[in-house]
Amino acid sequence: MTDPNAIRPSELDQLPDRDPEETAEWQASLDAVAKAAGPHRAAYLMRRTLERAEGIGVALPKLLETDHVNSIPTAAEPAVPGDEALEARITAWNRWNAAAMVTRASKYGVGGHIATFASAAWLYEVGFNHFFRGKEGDGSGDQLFIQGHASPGIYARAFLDGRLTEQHLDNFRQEVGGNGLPSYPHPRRLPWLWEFPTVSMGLGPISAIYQARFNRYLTSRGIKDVSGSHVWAFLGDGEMDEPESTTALTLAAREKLDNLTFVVNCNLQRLDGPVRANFKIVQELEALFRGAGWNVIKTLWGSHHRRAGPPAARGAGRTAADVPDPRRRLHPPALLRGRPGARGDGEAAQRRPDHRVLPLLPRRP
Ligand SMILES: Cc1ncc(C[n+]2csc(CCOP(=O)(O)OP(=O)(O)O)c2C)c(N)n1
Ligand SMILES: [Mg+2]
Repeated sequence: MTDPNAIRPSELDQLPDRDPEETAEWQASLDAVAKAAGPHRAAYLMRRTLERAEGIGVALPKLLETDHVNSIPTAAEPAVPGDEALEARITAWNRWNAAAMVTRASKYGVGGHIATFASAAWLYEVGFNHFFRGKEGDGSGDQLFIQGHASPGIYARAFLDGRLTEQHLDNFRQEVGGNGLPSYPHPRRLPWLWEFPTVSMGLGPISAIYQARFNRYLTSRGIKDVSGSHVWAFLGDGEMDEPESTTALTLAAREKLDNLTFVVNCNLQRLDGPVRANFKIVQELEALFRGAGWNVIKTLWGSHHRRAGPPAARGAGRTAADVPDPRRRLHPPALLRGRPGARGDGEAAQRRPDHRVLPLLPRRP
């Protein structure tokens, strides 16, 4: 039987070596660098050499994994166009209200997901504030496949916008009496808010790929020009285990669907346990997507981590200023009230008719 390990992956490996002496010289150079400057330097030189090979048209299989660092180095990051402090407040507000809404619902025996949006709040907020195009502007707008379990965060945002009331939020997952909010995105349950159904894990990603391909078809056939629309799919690292999440990845690459972006929130958890104990899910997914022909941008840590020091020393990745004061844990932080210095208690929030922060305890009996 053929030994699978003996199979050489490239036809180049099957050709006789035309100049063994030259080959040996190259190998000896690598040995010498690894010995003198260490394996890191040797790996660095190899990567740069492969990069050059690609640049001059030497056909080689692509590397599937890059280092476990941000794809965009700090020095190359563009300045944030916007008011970062204000966006941080809005994000914190929405994160709080989403958690408070689920906590309040649990008083009636109704559950809900808190960690999904809590870990993805920035991904959505940056999208809403800087990327997503609405349907009221030019063109057809973008199409969003929201991760189903992040629905509390989207409801919290609609609440902040004034499109949902506190009563709506208190009817989360309680639709029977009317005015309720469905657990998860569904256009039949709440047509003005949700455009696509997601939540059954894998439904969002595969639908997004076919939507992006359909958009291409509409434009190419001259049926409707949707070339300005971008399709966004938000999903979780656990969700990437579903066959539906991966089954059409190569189709997207083959059709060159650059009107499509997947945002995978690798929070290392899924409801029923950790995602890939003792392994790096981000690296695994990078290889999976690259292998299928996608471009991948990894963001492993942000400015909070940088302030905390180099990766090895960053601990939980927070500065002291980021760690919440435990005495305030049951109340919205004063910062969120829009009144600097105000104590963030639920009663004060109730007195303000325009407040947008939910106390953890529901107002009704
Ligand atoms: C097909 C399917 N199986 C099981 C579930 C139940 N379920 C809900 S959330 C979840 C885990 C989700 O993990 P992940 O995708 O990592 O999202 P996170 O909440 O961590 O952001 C599971 C198994 C589901 N929604 N769909
Ligand atoms: Mg997860």
